[in-house]
This record gives sequence, C-alpha cells and structure tokens, in this order.
Amino acid sequence: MFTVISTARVYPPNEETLLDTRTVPGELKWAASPTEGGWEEVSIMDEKNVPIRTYQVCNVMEPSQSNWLRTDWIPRSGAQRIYVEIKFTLRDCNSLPGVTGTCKETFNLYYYESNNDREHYIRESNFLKIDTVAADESFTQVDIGDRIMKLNTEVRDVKVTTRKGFYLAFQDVGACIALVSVRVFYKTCPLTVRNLATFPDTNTGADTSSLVEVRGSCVNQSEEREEPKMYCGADGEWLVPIGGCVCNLGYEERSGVCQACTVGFNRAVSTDRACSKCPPHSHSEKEGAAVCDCNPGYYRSESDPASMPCTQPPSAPQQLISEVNETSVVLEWSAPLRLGGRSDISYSVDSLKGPLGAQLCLPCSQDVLFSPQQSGLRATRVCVSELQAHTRYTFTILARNGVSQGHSAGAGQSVSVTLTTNQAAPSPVTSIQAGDVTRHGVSLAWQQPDRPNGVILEYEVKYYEKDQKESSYRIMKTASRSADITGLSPLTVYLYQVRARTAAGYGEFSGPLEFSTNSDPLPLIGDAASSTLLLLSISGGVILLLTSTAVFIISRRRGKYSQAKQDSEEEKHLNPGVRIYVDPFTYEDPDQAVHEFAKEIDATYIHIEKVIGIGEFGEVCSGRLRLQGKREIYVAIKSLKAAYSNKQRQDFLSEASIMGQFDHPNIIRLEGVVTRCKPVMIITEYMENGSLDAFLRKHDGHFTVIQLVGMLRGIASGMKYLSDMSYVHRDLAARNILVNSNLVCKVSDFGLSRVLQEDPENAYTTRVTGTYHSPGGKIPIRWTSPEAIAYRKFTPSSDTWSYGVVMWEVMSYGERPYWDMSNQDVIKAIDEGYRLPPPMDCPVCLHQLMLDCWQTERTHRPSFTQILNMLDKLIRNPTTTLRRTGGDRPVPSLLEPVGGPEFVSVWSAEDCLQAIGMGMYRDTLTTAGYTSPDSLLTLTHQ
Ligand code: ACK
Repeated sequence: MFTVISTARVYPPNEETLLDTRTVPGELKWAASPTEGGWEEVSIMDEKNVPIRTYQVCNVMEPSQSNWLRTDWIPRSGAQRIYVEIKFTLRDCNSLPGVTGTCKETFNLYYYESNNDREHYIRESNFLKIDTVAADESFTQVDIGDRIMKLNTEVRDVKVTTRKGFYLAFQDVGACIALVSVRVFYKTCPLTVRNLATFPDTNTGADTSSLVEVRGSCVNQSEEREEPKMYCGADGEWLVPIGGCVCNLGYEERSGVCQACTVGFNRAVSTDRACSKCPPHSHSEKEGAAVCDCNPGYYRSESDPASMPCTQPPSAPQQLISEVNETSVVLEWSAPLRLGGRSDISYSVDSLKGPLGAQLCLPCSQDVLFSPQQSGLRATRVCVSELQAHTRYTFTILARNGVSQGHSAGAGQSVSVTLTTNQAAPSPVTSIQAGDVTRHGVSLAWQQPDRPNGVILEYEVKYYEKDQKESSYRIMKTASRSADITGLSPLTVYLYQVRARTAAGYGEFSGPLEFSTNSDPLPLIGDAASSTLLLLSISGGVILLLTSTAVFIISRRRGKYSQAKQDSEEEKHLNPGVRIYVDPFTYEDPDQAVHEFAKEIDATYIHIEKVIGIGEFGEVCSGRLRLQGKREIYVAIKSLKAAYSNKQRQDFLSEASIMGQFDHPNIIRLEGVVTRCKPVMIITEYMENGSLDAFLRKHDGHFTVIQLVGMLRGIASGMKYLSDMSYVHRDLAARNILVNSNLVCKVSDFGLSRVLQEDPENAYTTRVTGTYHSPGGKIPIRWTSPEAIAYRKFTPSSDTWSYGVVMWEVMSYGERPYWDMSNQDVIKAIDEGYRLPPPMDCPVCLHQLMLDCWQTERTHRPSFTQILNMLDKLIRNPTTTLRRTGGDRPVPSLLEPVGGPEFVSVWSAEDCLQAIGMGMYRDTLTTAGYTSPDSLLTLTHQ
C-alpha cells in the first residue's frame, strides 16, 4: 500500500484542468490490456486519509512485456495543446534481485484523438507516441509500505486540434511502476484588464511558439482610443499590449476602471487624466459632469474651452472723445472698466444722423467711411469721414467680447457722443454735358455735386483754349446748372471746367470737358473792307503789342507787390476748397448765423474761475470747459452784460459767427456760445499770456530777435488765412493779438468790421486806441492806412499797413506808435511821407519790410503771402538777414522820411535786395549802375 505524503494541490490560474485522477470520486476503471496480469487499479490513502486511485504494474521478472493502460475519453474543451502531468514511482532495477535483462525503468506515453467518447477497446495502432518517460532527478519521497520511495513528476505536452477529445495510454514494457496521479490540463491567458480594455480568458495556441491575437473591449464608461490588442503566449502569459481605451468625459480612471467625477468637479477634455475642480464662476450639481455649467450672469462662448472660467460681456467703453475736422471726426475712447474676464474685446461704431434741431435720427448712409473699419475694432480709435457737412451725428461705441452675443450684462455697454460736423466745400461737379454748339459759343449743363455739403450759392465755369492751357482763361458764374458760353473763337478746341460754391467756399473743379466750336465762314478775297480791317487789326495789334510790352516792363519795375498780389488773389480765387468768409449780417436772422457757425454749449459744462478783464460788451473771465466726451480745457469766457439791447446782443454774437468760420492755429479758436440762457456768452480758447502789447511791455527786452520774428510770423500766417478767406480785419493791432503759454500769437477781436460798416455810432474806445471819428465810424488812426482813413477803403492791403504797425509795436516791445503825437499830426506826417523809424535793435530788413507795408500806394504793399515768405527767409538765414540793426541809438522821437540815411548805411545792396525778396533783380540793377545801398535809395519805381 502507498501513503502519499503531500498530494494537496492548488492549480495555477492559467491552467484549466481536464482530468485529475485525485479528484475523481470512486474507481477510475480505465481500460487495461491485458485485462489480467497487467496494470491494476489500486486505491490508497493520502496523508489526509483521502482515498486516491493509482495504477500499478510490476512484471519485472518476465520478458517482452507490453501492458497498456488507457484513460477514459477526455474532452478537449477548446484546448489546442494539452499538458499531461504524471506523478509516479519507479523501482530501481538494481534494487530487485534476479531481474537482470527483463527489468525496465521507463514507460511510454501515447495519445489518440477521437470524437468517440465510448471506445471499449484499446486499438494500440491508433495511438501516437508522445514520449518515453523515465524517472529523473526531481522527485519527492513517498512512503510505500515500510519503504521510502521517490515520487517523480513528469510533464509532457502535445497538440490536440483535430477531434473533440482524446484518449491517453501508458505502455509498460517491464518496469515496476505506480502511477500515483495523472493530471491533464491546458493553458490559458486569464481574463485581464490592460489600458482600460478587458481581455477575456483565452486558450493558448496549438504550438509552443504560437501567439494568439486577442482584441480587448473597453471597460464601462470608456471608449476606444486605439484598438486594444494583446497576444496570448503559449505559456499562458499576455504579451505586447497595444492601444487601449480612455474614460468618457465626466469620468476618470481609478484602479483600472472609469469612475464618475464627484460633484463640483468635471473632466471636459479627454487628454486630461483626472477630474478637476470646476473653473471659476461655474459649478456641477451631479456626478459625472463633463462640463461645469456657468453660474447665472456668466457665459462661455462656443470656442471657449470648458476648462476656462465663465465670463461676462464687457461694461461700456469710457471717456469717448470726439475731434471734428470739417466732415470727418476722430473718435477715441478708453477700454471699459470691466472686461468681463476676457481679452477678446472689440468695438463697433453705430451712427445716426439728423438735421440740426430735429428729433428723429436716421442711420448714416453707406457712403460714410470708417477707418480702419466700423466693427471688429481692436484699437480704441476710429476715424469717420465723408460725413455730411454741418449735420448732427450721434456716434455710439459698443464694446463686445466673445460672450456678448445675445447676453447683455445689463444697461450701458455703449457710450455715445452727439456732435455737429463743420462746414465743408462741395464735392466736385462730375457730369458736364455740352448742348448747342455754334461758331462762337456752346451751352453747357451739369448735375449738382454728389455731396453739396450745403446750399449751392453759385457755379463757376472756367474755360480756356486747349492750346493755351490754363495760362489764359475766362470765368463765368451762374446760379443755375447750365451756362451759355459765348464769345469763343470759331473752330477752336476749348476746355471747360465747373465748380460749385457754398457758404463754405469753392469745391474742386470738375475734370476738363473738351469741345470745339464750329467753323467761321472765310472772309471774301479782294473785299476792300475786310482788307482794310485786316490791315488795321495787324497794325493795331503791333501797337498793342508794343504798348503792352512797355507797360509790362514798367510794371515789372514798379509793381513788385502788385503783380504778386494779383497772382495770389487769382490763386486764392481758383484754389479749390478755399473757403470764403460769410458775413453774418447777410442773414435775415442773425441768430441763424450764430447757430450755423457756432456750437451751442450747455452752460453747465462751463466752470467760471476768475475775471481777467473788461471787454466792450461785458466781463471777460477765464474758466474750464468740459464738453461731453472731450477733455477738459481752459477757456476764456466773454459775457454780455445784463441789460442789453437786441442790437447789442446781435453785435456781441456776430463776433462768434465770424470767429466760428475760422480754423487756423494763429486765429483764436471759438469753442462755442451760450445763447439759450443768461448771461449770453462766447467761449474761446484760453490764451495764458493775454494781449500781445501788454505782454511785451511786461517783458521788455526779454526776447531774441528770432523770437520776436517768430511771433510776427504767426500773426502774418493768421492774417494770410483771413485774407485768403476774403476777410478784412480792420483793427489789426498788438492789443488784438493774444499770446498763449507757448508764445504762439493768435489774431482775435472780430467785431470791428461790422461796427464800421453797419453802425457808425458804435463806440470804440478812443482812449485806448486813439481812434478817429470818420464819417463811417471810429478808426484806430495809428494802425490804419491813409486810404482807409480817407475814404474807408478797407482791403487786405489796409490790413497789411496795420501789420506794419504791429511789426513796429513788437520790435519796440509794445511802444505806442507815434508816441504822444496827436491823431491829426500822425495823419499829416504820413501824408507828407514820414514813417516810423526802426525801433531800437531792430534789424534793418525788418524795418524795410515795415516801410513796404506803409507804401502810400496800396497795391505796392506786400500781400500776407509775401510777408510770410519773407519772414520765413529771415528765420531760415538769421545770421545774414537779422544781424544788422538800425543802430543802438535811443528811441527816435522824430519820424523819418522814407529811406533815411541810417537805413542804408549798414547794408550792402545785395543784402537789401535779398532781404526784401528782390534778389532776382540783382544783375539787372547792377548793370544799370545800382551797386551800393545808397544808389538803391535813388531807385524810383519809374
Ligand atoms: O490783456 P488781457 O489780459 O487779454 O486783457 C484782455 C481782456 O481779456 C479783455 O479783452 C483778455 N482776453 C480776451 N480774450 C482772451 C483769451 N481768449 N484768453 C485770455 N485772455 C483773453 C485780454
């Protein structure tokens, strides 16, 4: 009897047992051949007293043994390779006396695949040999009866793939063997989860080297990232995992499974490994949230990642400032106070327009240009152009960001400004057509300009012979949109151009229309009358030519300024866009003029600080003005005294109507008027240094000549602008020039022109200015030209005279012109050819320019364009032009006749000519013997 010492067994997890003799209840009853004397089933007890079945054979004494023992049919159960583990004892032949030659120490193991599970007989020939099995070194000790024996364990494997099951057989060839147990199993790769994919229990392949490819399936709440695959190796090990799955959004991987995010957490992006806390201003109320919902009042744009905090639309842009320039406006603003937690802010501009005084607003026409664009603006600035002139507009700047669409953060995401555009010249006439054409004329017609920018007052037709270009042209004016041009030469090609004029000035000329007149009938040959006429006209032409040549030469000599002056007037007249000043008293209702040219200011925007002087109509104060949407600025406030007549009110406001038409750095700028409440006020820019005469007196001798010339240049520039606009100032004097903190001089006081023309009785402070009661009003005698005093001939040339006096005032630091001479004496001295001498340290060329301004013949005086050019030349070359002065003698108490000796003594003839802009005549005059400054003095106009 055998007693098994240790038989308790636990199978490895990757082995599926098909047969284990130790677990078979009862007898095995395997088939044996021969049925007697061969293998015998013997029951024994293991150490736990559990009966186990063994088979034994021990025919060691007999030769040629072949004892077969066959198992019952074993179902394959899908296995492809089976393993047979045999535990056996085998007697050592040496330990058996007398068995030499017959005793064996091996047995053979066979198998036979079959679908038949009930084969009765052992058909030995059906069996295939697996191996010959011998005892080996690895054994355990077993107690067999009173002896200790070695228990061998041998494992063999074989491929079984063809039938549903198989039989095993043990052939004994003469050994003494006890088969203690037989276990048949196959190997599997056990169910496993890798990369969130489940791989099922998988039978290994048929061959020892085979790899079975297995596709995994994603665990719950996960999805395939890449097809999950693994290989089941022959020894039941999983190999080479490929691909895998990822947890669905709202879930995270924990311990190889996908578990829901807890409340307040989310997992929104598959690349995130774990759930994360909801971003600011969002929440999740349930487990497994992919995305956290925004809190009330917060939003996410379509392109916002769920990991981003929820955000809000921006608040309104701030501090909208507008800068109107004729028909353009620049709008600037600051970013909103609250950006809503985003950086993708952009702005758009809405615009409404309406006529002045009207309630209804209409969206702007599409012609308006927005630069860089109307919406999607990243910068806080836009320029709006091509607006209608003199029209009220409301511009609204709207701030948006990625969550603005459909979500309003409440009131006020926009800021608005209402403004009025300035006057602007009309756009060019574009469509001219020629109608009837005759030998001497053509009729033209055209359409109104696209943008008239106001009421068209008239059209101007300019025409000239094509061959002559524009050297000689004619002008015709008409109020209608057609013109009959007459007096043309027959069979001649003419070019015609048309432009329109409004209160704001001329627009540009149209492109030229080319048209030829018809042919003239030829004069009869031999016709006495026509021959005589021809002769007369030829000789007349020759005389005319000679005369005009002579006149030309003379006028070239005498009329340096008059020629240039006419040029400049021509130039101004033809210059497109040059605005012409509109006399406010041509308006039936003067209030209308005020509102046409001046902006009405709400008195609450004005903060008066102190009284700075007394004007003609009341106090002048300084203060601050803060218009809606504009920066606060310092202003001067002229107010109309409490008890005023209607006439005084009109006169007072006429200055604003005039000033409001000007826009130049050297003209005092009008900010607006207050007419709808009392006191009536005129608001202008503030000039820190007050009027020029007082300022110079206060700073006597403090400035360089260049600084003084710089001031004069500014005044000349302002005066050129006024004369270009056909405005005659009539009271140009240092007291009417204001100076700002940068020493910029600006022309002011635009009241007198009216006083003189319309109201001769109106008082003009005689005490201050020394005026003269002329039949047409009071005149500032010391500043006024002889022809204006004598017969009220006020022209730009009379302003030039006054400018000469201002030059003198400036160069003498505010000295009173003609000192304490009486007005009558001044008039008399001027009439006799005396002029003011150069002030102390005044460069000679400047005094020469004064003398030019004081030419008795007004057409000989320089225009402001020429004065400006000359001052520019002086400023450009100060060392050669401004160096020489009239001497440092004391201020003369006497007037000097023009061309006094000290004037020329320090100049070369060439310097003088250069300084007064006549350098080009140097050669001609030198040839004619004018080589010294003295000789130049003898040069007369003739
Ligand atoms: O010489 P002023 O200081 O300069 O005194 C007179 C006063 O008001 C009466 O006209 C001064 N004034 C007038 N307009 C302005 C202005 N725009 N800025 C500063 N001061 C001004 C002038």
